[in-house]
Amino acid sequence: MSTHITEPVFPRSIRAMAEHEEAEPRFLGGHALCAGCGIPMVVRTVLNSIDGPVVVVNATGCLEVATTRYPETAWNVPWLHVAFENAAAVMSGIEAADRALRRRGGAYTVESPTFVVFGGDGGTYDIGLQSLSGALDRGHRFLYVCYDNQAYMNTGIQRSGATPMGSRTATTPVGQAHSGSPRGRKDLTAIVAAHQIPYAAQASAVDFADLSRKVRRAVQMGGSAFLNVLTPCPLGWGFTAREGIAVVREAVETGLWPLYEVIEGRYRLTYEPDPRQSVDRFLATQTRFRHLGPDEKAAIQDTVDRDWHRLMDRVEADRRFFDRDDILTDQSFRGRQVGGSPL
Ligand SMILES: Cc1ncc(C[n+]2csc(CCOP(=O)(O)OP(=O)(O)O)c2C)c(N)n1
Ligand code: SF4
Ligand SMILES: [Mg+2]
Repeated sequence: MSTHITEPVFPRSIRAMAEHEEAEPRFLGGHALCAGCGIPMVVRTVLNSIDGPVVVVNATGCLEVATTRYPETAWNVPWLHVAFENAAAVMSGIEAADRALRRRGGAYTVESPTFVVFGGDGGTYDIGLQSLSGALDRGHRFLYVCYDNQAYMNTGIQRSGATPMGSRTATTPVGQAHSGSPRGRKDLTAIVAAHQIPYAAQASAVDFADLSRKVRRAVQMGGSAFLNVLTPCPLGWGFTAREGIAVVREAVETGLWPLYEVIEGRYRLTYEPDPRQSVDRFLATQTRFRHLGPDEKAAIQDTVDRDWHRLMDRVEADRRFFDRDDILTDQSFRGRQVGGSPL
């Protein structure tokens, strides 16, 4: 299979990740996430790609539950557990307080942190969407990372707004009357991009360099930023722990999960499958799709094709903007600092 990487290299990206991990890991082992869970890959890649201090807000979900079993914690950075509904609202307050204290001067002279929210798909697509929308609209300076494992996993695999069509979950069972989730996911990345924030992107837990570059760009833009990261869950998807990387690669290679970014409203692909594979290859890797027949698979393929072509139309329309040599350099992003919320 040939592939076409559309991405210029950020030389600092991989080196920065290694340096952080060597020096003082921000997220430690010993947590209770399942073997093969993709969440730790996301958290480590995100936190290790950021220079300087970090403050983390974490909505409820597998990540929070499994990393903070009293009296232990896997977090080596300031960390707050909040409810689903208010993760982005809490971070708005923290970011605004940092800005207000800095404006006041006096004894508050600490280096301004990078503010990072981690939320699952249930907490982001569904329960916390209103507070996320409000925070993006106000323009707070923070990076929201949705680790999207496509269902409410921590409570026993219930369907969320991110669950793909046909997927078997506890609330979309398979039997005579039902054949898994009757509808596909809502396009949260597009919903977020419609807020006209400086940076939004789709990434995967297993494409480390791509994810790391996106984190650095998101942070350097200096305003509200959002990453939707496809994150494998062996328990909920039905594959063995060692297969996670291959499973997510199939999602990317089939176009079911395109890797792209939206920079100041302009769309660009960061990885182009060539040729794009049949969605069967992704469906065949997991037991949650095992019940699907040819007609159901064809309907899923139609949906993936339709969404892919819509995305490509947007990418094509914005291609000339990104053809400029200076637009995607590390320096260019640093120069675009837009600051915190004007409100
Ligand atoms: C308001 C509210 N509703 C329901 C719950 C129960 N609950 C705890 S974890 C969880 C699943 C969260 O799903 P998601 O955000 O996708 O994260 P994941 O478990 O998949 O990591 C739910 C529903 C809760 N804690 N708070
Ligand atoms: S249930 Fe899934 S998301 Fe939760 S810890 Fe296990 S593998 Fe990770
Ligand atoms: Mg989830």
